Amino acid sequence: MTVFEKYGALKVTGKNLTDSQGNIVQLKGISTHNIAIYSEYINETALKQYVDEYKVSIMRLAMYSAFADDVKGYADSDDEHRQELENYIADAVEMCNKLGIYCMVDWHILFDYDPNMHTDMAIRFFRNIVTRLKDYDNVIYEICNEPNMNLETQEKTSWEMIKNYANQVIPVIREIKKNCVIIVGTPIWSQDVDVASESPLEYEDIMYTLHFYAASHTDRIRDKLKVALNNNLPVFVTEFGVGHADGNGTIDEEQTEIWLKLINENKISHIIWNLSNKNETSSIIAPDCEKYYNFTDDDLSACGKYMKSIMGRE
Ligand code: IDC
Repeated sequence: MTVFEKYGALKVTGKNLTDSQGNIVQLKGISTHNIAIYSEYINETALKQYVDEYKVSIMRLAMYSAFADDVKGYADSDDEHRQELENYIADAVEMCNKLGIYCMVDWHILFDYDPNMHTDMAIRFFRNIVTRLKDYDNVIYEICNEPNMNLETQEKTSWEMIKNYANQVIPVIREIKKNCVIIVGTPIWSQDVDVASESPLEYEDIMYTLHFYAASHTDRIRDKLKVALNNNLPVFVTEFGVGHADGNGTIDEEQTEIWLKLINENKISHIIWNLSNKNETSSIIAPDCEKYYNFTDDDLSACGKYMKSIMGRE
């Protein structure tokens, strides 16, 4: 039985992701790197391996909204590229659906630190993609990866600013697809779940993002999670790293294990960054591996090998 056959369409009950009966569902998975660059790792053969061997139950498709790593994002690109990105996502969702796993569509804001910078484009994207995918119940929509700050002026994107954006985008999605889980990023690179928990959004089936990179984020961020959980906030770790916040650096197993203990105790779903062979610690494929499927353990980086043990845990 596949995970989707087991749980079907998801919802949020109290602070948990659940099936329609209210049974808690904890998803574990892998996030792509930027799909405009590393698209090839999503193919049927590879996905089958992620599911059967790595025990993945969700794939996250990171679609950058703005320019990063020398390529344009959805918002600052042209219509042809936008169409390609939408086609790619629709195909990937279908592949995940066939295999019976969940899929997360991620509007990956990053250098566009405030989601309000591209609200119109986000609305256009979600209107198009949700219309295409409205018959698929295995999709979770993540509407803003990591609101953060203008590094020049140090102006932070506040929770109120994020709510302003969410209150425009969520109704667009819900008008097309009534029942689906939507995930909203939180201030400061999706760390301030405590702040969000003081004043959550007023919709059903919403979850809030917490991201951590174990070598950079420790007790201070874990305390934020604890506050949020005490306030009954539904939290989804849509991205975590076992190394440093820049995606590189050394793997911190000790801190990763402390994090995993906390999130597993609370049945919090989590997704590891990132599915690529880029020469950086957080990539799960070894830099010298040029395959896109049929990976052996030697084709995995240190992070990739660790990923296998993390996904496979009860
Ligand atoms: C990093 C990638 C890196 C890329 C950079 C900019 O690992 O290769 O050059 O983005 O696109 C995040 C972001 C995620 C980052 C990751 C590591 O969501 O896009 O990826 N990170 O820095 N938040 C915290 C860490």
